[in-house]
Amino acid sequence: MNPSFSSSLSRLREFFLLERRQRETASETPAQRVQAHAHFEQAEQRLKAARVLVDASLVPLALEQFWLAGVALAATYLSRTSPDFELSKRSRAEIFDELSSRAKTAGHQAPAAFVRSVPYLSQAEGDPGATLPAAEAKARANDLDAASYWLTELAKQQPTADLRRTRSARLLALLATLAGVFAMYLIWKSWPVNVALHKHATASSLAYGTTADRAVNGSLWPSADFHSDLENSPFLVIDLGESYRLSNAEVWPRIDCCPEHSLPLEFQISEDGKTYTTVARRDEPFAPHGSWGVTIDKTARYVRLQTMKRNYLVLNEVFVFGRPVN
Ligand SMILES: [Ca+2]
Repeated sequence: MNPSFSSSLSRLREFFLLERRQRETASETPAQRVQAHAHFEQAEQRLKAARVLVDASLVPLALEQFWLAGVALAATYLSRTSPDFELSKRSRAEIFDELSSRAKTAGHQAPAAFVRSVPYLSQAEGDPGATLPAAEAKARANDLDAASYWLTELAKQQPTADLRRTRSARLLALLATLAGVFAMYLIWKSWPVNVALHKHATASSLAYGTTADRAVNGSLWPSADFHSDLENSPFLVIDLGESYRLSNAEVWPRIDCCPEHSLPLEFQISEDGKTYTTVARRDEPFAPHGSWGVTIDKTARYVRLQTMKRNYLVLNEVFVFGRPVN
């Protein structure tokens, strides 16, 4: 299996099942929990102060609070994951080295803002940043803020009951999303499409260089794509190729002139191409640039448009909407 694909699957699995977090939480001793809790409380206070200082445009002072919060968050995580961790016995550089290494081994992907912040967080002394240009100090504060969110997520102590609730909520959200996608698929599958498009069409006669298949070419230009001769009951037949459950049709006559052409017009359907049933009839002239909407709601393979007297049959386009029977 492709390593990156495997890694993505592993992350997805962890996101939804939270197995690693549950194992980490379950393996903590009471002493570890107490120590981690103390570090975490301290970190939260520092972070709160840092964000207030940023809002007050006191960025240099905020940097120092982020620097203090960072090590408290790191100590929280290391206290939880290592029974013999003692903050006072490690340098800051060692702490962030160990945190980076443990987080990577555990599969926690560090964001770029944290990676950029590590050199600053690892410094033995906090640099208030007074000597930094204002833009650089603000960029560093932004990085530290983003890094702190990741560290907080990493360090957060989550009781088993909370983990179960989070897992249930994430799985429910996943199921709801899958159900939504499936519903969209069903709607898409049942949505009628123009099943007459580019199907085989024939006519009782042809005139003015037109062709029958231009009545099903999907285009409303030019105006008279199919034009019969003057004859008794001229017709156009569309073979859909197979039976479809037909919902409706949209018949476009010529739109440039002659509203009396094609009338009276019948819309007929057939399963075998021999026996036709009339679905709708139109006697009134077409409105300028208007079409004729026909409700079908039947199964058929053939569609026929027939003028029921001596006249011309002139059609621009016939849209027939339906879905396969099966
Ligand atoms: Ca056309």
